[in-house]
Amino acid sequence: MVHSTIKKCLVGAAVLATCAVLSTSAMAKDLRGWNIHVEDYPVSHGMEAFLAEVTEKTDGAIKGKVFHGGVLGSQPDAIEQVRLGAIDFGVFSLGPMGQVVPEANVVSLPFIFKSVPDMYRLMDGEAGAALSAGLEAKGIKALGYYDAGARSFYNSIKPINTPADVEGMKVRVMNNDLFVGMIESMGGNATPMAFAEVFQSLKTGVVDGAENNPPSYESTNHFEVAKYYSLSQHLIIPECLCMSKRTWDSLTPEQQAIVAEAGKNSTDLQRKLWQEREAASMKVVMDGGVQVNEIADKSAFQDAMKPVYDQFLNASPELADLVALFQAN
Ligand code: BDP
Repeated sequence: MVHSTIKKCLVGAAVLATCAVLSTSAMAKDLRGWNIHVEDYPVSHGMEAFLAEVTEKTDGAIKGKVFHGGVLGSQPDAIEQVRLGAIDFGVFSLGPMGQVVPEANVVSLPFIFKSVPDMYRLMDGEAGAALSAGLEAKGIKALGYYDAGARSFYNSIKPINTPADVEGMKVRVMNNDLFVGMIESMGGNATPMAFAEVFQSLKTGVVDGAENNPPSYESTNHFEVAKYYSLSQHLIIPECLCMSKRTWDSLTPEQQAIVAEAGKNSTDLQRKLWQEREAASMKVVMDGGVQVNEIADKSAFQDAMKPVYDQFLNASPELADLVALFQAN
């Protein structure tokens, strides 16, 4: 592309004007993508597919690199970097995003979605659009919502069957006050901590447990040091394939259309890969000696975690309608 542009520009003065335009677009944009996960993970494959499609369809005018494994920084820091345009895109859990974008907190309310299919439907409709508007107001353009399944508790002490089992336990949570409230509602001690620090903290007993979906529990090897996995499925938090609004605004309308389309396609791919990985991860952890327990009746957890709704609505009373929109569907 660059070479052919240069050749065209050497043809003569008559085409000078065209050359000026061509050479600007020939200066490829080099995007930096933040990803917290290891390379072989549904989010990572989704991001790589997104970038590959954008590069191909823009004939290389937009290229870039996905930095896996959180090497560009912790999630809260990366969210700030995306807002500033220092990082161009990334996949973020709407959990930590809630500290910046109040609307995002709605999906951090325990048991807000009845199931993962309900989550897809809501996130792809009016409710998701309201979250995207909240993100955009904070300088973040949502291109699609990835699946992150349901989060459940794991720990190194005992199976959790009732909220009372969490009493006195030191549980790591993602960076968001709502999650601290959630653990405290059951009498546990919550420790907000970066994802990268959890393995060592579990191993050394700084925390007794944490909570996450099967692929994260498995890919981080947390299952090797916290052998009880209790399927509370208390949080279904989607993740956002997001671009910095600054980067987005610097693209031509044609490029924006390509980026938007690639975002949708990568979302479809990620959701499919997610389903496969969840099953595979459950197998890995069970083969690894994890004791998994189902919690058939989750109503005790639902009841115990109700104060989180009050905590949220006290802090953001203007978002009551949005909560109702999610609940009504
Ligand atoms: C994973 C999310 C990731 C979070 C992590 C965590 O995909 O974005 O950073 O949980 O618990 O499931 O910190």
